Amino acid sequence: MKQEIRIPEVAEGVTTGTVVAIAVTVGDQVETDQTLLELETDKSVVEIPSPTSGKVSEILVEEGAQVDVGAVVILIESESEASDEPESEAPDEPESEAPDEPESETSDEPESETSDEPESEVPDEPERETSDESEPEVENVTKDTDRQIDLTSVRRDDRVAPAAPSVRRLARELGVDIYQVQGSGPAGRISADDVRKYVRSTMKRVTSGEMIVAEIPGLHAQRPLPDFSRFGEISREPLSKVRELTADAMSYAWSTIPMVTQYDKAYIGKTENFRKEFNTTATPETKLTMTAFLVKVCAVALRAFPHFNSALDLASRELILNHFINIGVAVDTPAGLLVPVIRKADDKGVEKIATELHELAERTRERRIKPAELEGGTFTISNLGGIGGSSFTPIVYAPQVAILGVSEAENQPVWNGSEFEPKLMLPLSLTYDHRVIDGAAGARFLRWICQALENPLNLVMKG
Ligand code: CAO
Repeated sequence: MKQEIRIPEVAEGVTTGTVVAIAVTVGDQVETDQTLLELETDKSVVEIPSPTSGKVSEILVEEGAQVDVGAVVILIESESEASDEPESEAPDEPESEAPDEPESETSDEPESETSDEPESEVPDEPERETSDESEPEVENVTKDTDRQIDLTSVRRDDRVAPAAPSVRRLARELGVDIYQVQGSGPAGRISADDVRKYVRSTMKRVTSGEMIVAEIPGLHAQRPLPDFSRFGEISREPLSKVRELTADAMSYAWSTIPMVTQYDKAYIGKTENFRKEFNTTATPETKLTMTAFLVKVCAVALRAFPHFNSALDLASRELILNHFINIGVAVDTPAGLLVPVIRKADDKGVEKIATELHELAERTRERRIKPAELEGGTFTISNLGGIGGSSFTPIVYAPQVAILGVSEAENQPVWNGSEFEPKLMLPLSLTYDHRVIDGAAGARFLRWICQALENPLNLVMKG
């Protein structure tokens, strides 16, 4: 029996690729899963394995050829029952010229999908489709390992989208994750009209402000992972709740906030001298730390620059200006990153802030912090300088609009007009939401903080 080997769908949205290597020649005996050729797509180079064992009887492409998903590239004389007719090993959708779905412009009309999708008895069998083209019969494909094709694009969590290939293609073209679409047909079967309705309702919610883009279900859906165990030993560990929440908060902020990071350096020699002298008589609980100074400096700065202490309310097209200054301080704990909040930091002196921060950080590391103490921050400071590093780009902690990153203070040569002199410089990186804050304002705010740190007396003057 001759079997047609077609280019399978190798990744979501990939419809074509270039044959960069052919790993077999005519007459070769191949085993199931043996690499037949390598296909370069705009995402990666993937190996196309043989779905069957047998003898290569014909190679229909050359290296360098551009091939579409669904194109027949190799014929294999399979070892199973002989037959003269080539057997189609079609992937889920050979790109047929003949439309397999009447393109109805009037999407409210009932959609006819008779050509590839009989809507009759398909209760538990989502992929039984007859078509004039040889569409894959997914349950056959999944059961018959000899004929297995890449189903990663139609499968999720062992679920196969109950939709015709033409509907899946439409979903892909519209950028819709088909698993988010509610099918209206028997057994939840998804029609082209269901996909269009999903797009219409989603767009309506986005433009009305009811839904912001990052909330669109499936936008962050993870792509299927490779089987890492194929490359070596692996183990798995469950995500801690803190890690889950951090992942969620970070991806939300990263994908919804257009952020800019502004870098500057503050000379902190005088502040450090003052701090060290103060600490000669302090206890561990009352010891002044650089972070405590930074909290105070930022609190006073936020009073002068209220937009940095705000939140963007897109739904009402307003900026919420917080008239209180609550500064979150990122604390590194064994369970992950937590951000306890120093409330009304602008009303507190550095000494009080230092004791409160010491106590809060200790309870946070011991996981004795109360959830309420992690809420209500209006600005965040992330000081990695005690650990090291010359600079980093913090991510805004939404719905806040700015965060100050602090790296390790170092003595650096600074030109004083006639010579270089060593000065203790603190690298700062301010990330802000560019929808709310312009670059010039970001630079001014950060300069203000640097000047305040350069001479602690500035704080009294500016406060
Ligand atoms: N540059 C140089 N030294 C610094 C410094 C800096 N930017 N920041 C702190 N230090 C020094 C402190 O002065 C202290 O030295 P001394 O003992 O001589 O006074 C030492 O480092 C240890 O400080 P600390 O970490 O105990 O105290 P802190 O108040 O400065 O910091 C806290 C508290 C909670 C910010 C810190 O413990 C912490 O957890 N940092 C990590 C924050 C984090 O993970 N951020 C990443 C967020 S994004 O993933």
